[in-house]
Amino acid sequence: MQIHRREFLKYCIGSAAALGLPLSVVGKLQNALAADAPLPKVIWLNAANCTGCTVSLANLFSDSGPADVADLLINTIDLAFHPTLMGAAGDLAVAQLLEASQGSYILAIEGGIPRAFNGHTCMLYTNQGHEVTALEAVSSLAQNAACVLAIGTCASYGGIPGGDPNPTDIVSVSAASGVSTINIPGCPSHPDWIVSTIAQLLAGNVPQLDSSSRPANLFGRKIHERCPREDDDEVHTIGLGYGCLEEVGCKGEKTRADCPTRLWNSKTNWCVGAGSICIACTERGFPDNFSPFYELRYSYTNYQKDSHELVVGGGDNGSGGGGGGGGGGAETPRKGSMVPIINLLLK
Ligand code: FSX
Ligand code: SF4
Repeated sequence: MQIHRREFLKYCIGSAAALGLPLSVVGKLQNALAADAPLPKVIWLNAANCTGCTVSLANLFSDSGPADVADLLINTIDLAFHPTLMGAAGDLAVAQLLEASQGSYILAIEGGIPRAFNGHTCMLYTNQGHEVTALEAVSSLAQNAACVLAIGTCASYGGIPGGDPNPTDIVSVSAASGVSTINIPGCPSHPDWIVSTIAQLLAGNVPQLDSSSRPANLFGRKIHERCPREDDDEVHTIGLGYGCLEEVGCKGEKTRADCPTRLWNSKTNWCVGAGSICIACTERGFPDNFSPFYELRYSYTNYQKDSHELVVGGGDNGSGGGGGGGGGGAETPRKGSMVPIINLLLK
């Protein structure tokens, strides 16, 4: 199924609440699409990242909406350049990019921007024999863009590729280009967050941003506030029992995003719902400021092979020495607990 403007509009109207689109924006989008005027093209660059954000967007499936990401970007939004989705390659692809850059365009960038070695650790394309780095491309294209979208945490804040020790000096798109960006973080970003923001821009509406330049309607509330485990007792191990995961490292208290209600993979589940912790992937400073992801509250030092028992303690006196300290190490670990097993593996 190919999705054209009319279907895209119907999808946005039908999904307005789910996408976080105010009705006023839907009205403007309706006018923009009905006018049948040329919409801004989208130039999508892929710098230092794992391409997970493109893969995440490619997971957007709907009976009424864009059938797949190619439908959305190519048939509806007028994608001029995307290194992994476009049909053209080589000089033809670069020619399309250059042509699009002469008109009105939205610049979407996935990945952080390396600055070391004058950016030569990340080459995007070749233009008449000149190898263009991500640093050069972003610096020039961001200046004239109608809007610059930083897709994913890498583009928004540096993310995993920019984590310590960051040998290629990776920074965010805004730091590399000097141009303000609309950040749509997440490692990866949720497809709804990307579509919702692009739909607003096509409607001529710049979403209200929070202090981290994220759309406030999507990232305004903490994960913790809407987590179904909020009123439960805290668990001390991963994989056993149901409860709040704060003591084992959950960062839901420090993380803003709507994952608990939006869910992922076509509303299948989300990290905490699947028994994992929130690792704060939508936050500035991720991953360094939120590491280690898993915190070992107790120290399990002895494994008694015969009884298959794990013994709490930091040595002969058996005192607890775990990172959290709470509980004084007096708690007896349960058999099969993942945390002591992980601890044993780390030794
Ligand atoms: Fe980064 Fe997105 Fe994480 Fe990967 O591109 S946000 S590494 S999921 O792909 O940029
Ligand atoms: Fe908050 Fe995480 Fe506990 Fe949920 S599991 S209530 S997000 S700390």
